[in-house]
Amino acid sequence: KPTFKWDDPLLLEDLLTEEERMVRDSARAWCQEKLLPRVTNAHRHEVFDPAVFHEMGALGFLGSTIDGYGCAGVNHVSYGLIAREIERVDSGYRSGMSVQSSLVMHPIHAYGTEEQRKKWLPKLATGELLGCFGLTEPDFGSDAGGMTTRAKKVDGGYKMNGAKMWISHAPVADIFVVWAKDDADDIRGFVLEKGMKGLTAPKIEGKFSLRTSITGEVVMADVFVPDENLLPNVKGLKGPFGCLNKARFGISWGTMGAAEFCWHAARQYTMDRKAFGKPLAANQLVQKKLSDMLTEITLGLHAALRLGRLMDEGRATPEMISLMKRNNCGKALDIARVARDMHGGNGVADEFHVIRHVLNLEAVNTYEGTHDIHALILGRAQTGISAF
Ligand code: TGC
Ligand code: FAD
Repeated sequence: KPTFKWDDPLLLEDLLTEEERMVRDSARAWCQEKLLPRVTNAHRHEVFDPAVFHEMGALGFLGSTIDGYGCAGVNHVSYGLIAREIERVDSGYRSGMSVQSSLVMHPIHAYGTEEQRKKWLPKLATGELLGCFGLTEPDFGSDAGGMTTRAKKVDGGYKMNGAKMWISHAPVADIFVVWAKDDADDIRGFVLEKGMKGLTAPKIEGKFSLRTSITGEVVMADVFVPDENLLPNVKGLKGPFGCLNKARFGISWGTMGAAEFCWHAARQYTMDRKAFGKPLAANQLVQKKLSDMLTEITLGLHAALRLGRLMDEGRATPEMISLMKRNNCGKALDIARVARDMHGGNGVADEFHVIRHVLNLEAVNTYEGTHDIHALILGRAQTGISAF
């Protein structure tokens, strides 16, 4: 007789291959044994720890979908499973993995020369080098195409001027993938290196989300970037957006990991805690909330798996990715907020973790295309009318 598994209602486990389960199990073991014990202190004191990236590199979690150059060469579903396990602990750590893998290594791999790949990918794969991705500007976030950062052609290279804002890992980055307009007004990708004259990356202070991940500005004042640091094989917004497709896909899995943590925590807490002489979980209101969480997470994970399979078959479109990034971020944020409420006063204490997930998911719902921007992408896709 079939049995119902409350923590895997539609048997996602059966749909994974042996190799995918092995990747998932190694990610889960490291995250639970090594990452979880550090997270409360790191969040409370805003500690960015480079060792986390060396460990991720040793396990093959950086640039994991790339073949060669010291990378693991796993499929997109495995990448999603890794993101889910890391974000079950903290969205800030998953953010770091996404930036390094999808926003720094992917563009070098997809748009760079063989020399550029050989120069940077192996060290990025081990975490010896850290990278960042500069698209957003102080005055252009959602409207990324409006950017004003310029790359003016000069003898032997380009002179870059402008500023990028809200850039994950900028203050600790060794290399900076920066998007700028050239003399023909085409958006081009450049790899800037720490120490270049005129390049600074001050930290943004007072950030109450993703505190395990450091965020900064990138300021370029007449930075000379040699010709060999231009990513030659892409032009236009499809360059940065090709990277975002990969990262947004990972976020659709990652946010479900954070949501699962909050759901399991709310279930256990309400079974253990008594009020009015019975467990909180004995109340209809509480059971409805838990059932809503179970339902949304099950649907979100199965849809993320379907998207991963389509990516691996080369059949995924940006609209599919928008659907999943938007839905899973929004649902995870709702679940985290409800789980926080179900913990009562304890819910605002960091030792219970749920308040940290609420704070983190606020940023995750905003970056990589806000919830509403993805609604407009889907609105345009079904009506043919751009409402931006
Ligand atoms: P639009 O006319 O739609 O497109 C212009 C050109 O870009 C192409 N394109 C894409 N290509 C591949 N994948 C996608 N997802 C693409 N989206 C657009 C498009 O085909 C077109 O190409 P072509 O050759 O025809 O010129 O451009 P628009 O200016 O109307 O854009 C509108 C909009 C809203 C879709 C877009 O600008 C958008 O998505 N804005 C959101 C901005 C965003 O996501 N920023 C993310 C910054 S990075 C970040 O947040 C990292 S967080 C890191 C962490 O995890 O810590
Ligand atoms: P805005 O675009 O000003 O939007 C403000 C509000 O207006 C939003 O609610 C939005 O949905 C809404 N809105 C905008 N346009 C419309 C419209 N046409 N119709 C209806 N509503 C609209 N960027 C990078 O390039 N690299 C990074 O590594 C990076 N890391 C980040 C890390 C953190 C912690 C954060 C918070 C952000 C990061 N970002 C990064 C930036 C992020 O991608 C942007 O914040 C995001 O794209 C939104 O842009 P914005 O902040 O300028 O908001």
